[in-house]
Amino acid sequence: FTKPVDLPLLESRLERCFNTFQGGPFRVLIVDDDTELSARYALVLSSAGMLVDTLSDPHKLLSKMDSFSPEVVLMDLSMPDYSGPELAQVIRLNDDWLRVPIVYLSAETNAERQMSALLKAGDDFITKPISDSALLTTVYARAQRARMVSDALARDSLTGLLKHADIKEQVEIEAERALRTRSPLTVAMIDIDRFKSVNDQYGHANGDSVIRALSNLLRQRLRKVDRLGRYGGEEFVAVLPGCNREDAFSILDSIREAFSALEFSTDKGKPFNCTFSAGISTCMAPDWNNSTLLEDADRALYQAKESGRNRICK
Ligand code: GH3
Ligand code: MG
Ligand code: MG
Ligand code: MG
Repeated sequence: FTKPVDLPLLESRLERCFNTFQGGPFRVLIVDDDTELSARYALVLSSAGMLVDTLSDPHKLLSKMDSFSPEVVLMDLSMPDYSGPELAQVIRLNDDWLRVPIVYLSAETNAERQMSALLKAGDDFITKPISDSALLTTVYARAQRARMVSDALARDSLTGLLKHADIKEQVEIEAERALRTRSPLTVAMIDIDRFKSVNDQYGHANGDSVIRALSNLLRQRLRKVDRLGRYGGEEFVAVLPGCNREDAFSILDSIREAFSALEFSTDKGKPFNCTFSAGISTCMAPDWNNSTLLEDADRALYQAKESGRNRICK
């Protein structure tokens, strides 16, 4: 294949967009029995930085969905054993894949057949032949929207941080990476002190402001590589890759100090202050046991509470 002629401009435009996204290149799966055509489309999409996989045997669709976890599926309308809509319906049976856009590829010019395909499952059509730029922008738009939706759903609505299950997963991912690269990893469990009485004295809405203020402060003070989640109501988990115990302690202690100095105003008169306690646990040489990071951080947090609050224990 020759490199498509209209790519350079689009490429540079889209590249800029890709860079604004965390989470790497968009993953696109092309399901088509016409391998020459899917190779051609794959070339166009991968030239723009997308990660593309192709499948010509529909029997392998489910295992491919599992292993590749595409963010967009391009689906041929007619294949030997199954039709595109039949396969799309199978994809839709799995809750994990409900949000994956399915775009049919078809030379079909019969509008009625296209409509009935869309009514069964699937989201849109690409009518073959399609220009490289139209293919690219259609897939890009779908992938971008899908990524935004899943990012938004993954985040806690009050703070915009990762939710419980996702921050736990980040702990595991970073723990594996730390072990592989032999670099230290620190996990911090952070809990606002006597928060129940903040709610009782100043009301739930003011309590919410305190939670938001702490999450903003943590976001500002931590690095881009750090992971941050709302673990529970007034409890946060921070994952600090490459950070040893002492560095993590001094970062968190300065955040502790800054937080305790924040003044929260109410309509009831005089402003109030809040504090938090935190426990940190680290895995690093020579002890690479990282399977109990969260429990150890929780234990250290308990210690911080027991020994008077507004402090970090390690
Ligand atoms: P400790 O210093 O031991 O942590 O005491 P605490 O009062 O902070 O601990 P406890 O776990 O007893 O209370 C946590 C409170 O946080 C209870 C709950 O009502 C409140 N809470 C949980 N989620 C939210 C929320 O989203 N908004 C508000 N305003 N309060 C919340
Ligand atoms: Mg076909
Ligand atoms: Mg608390
Ligand atoms: Mg708590």
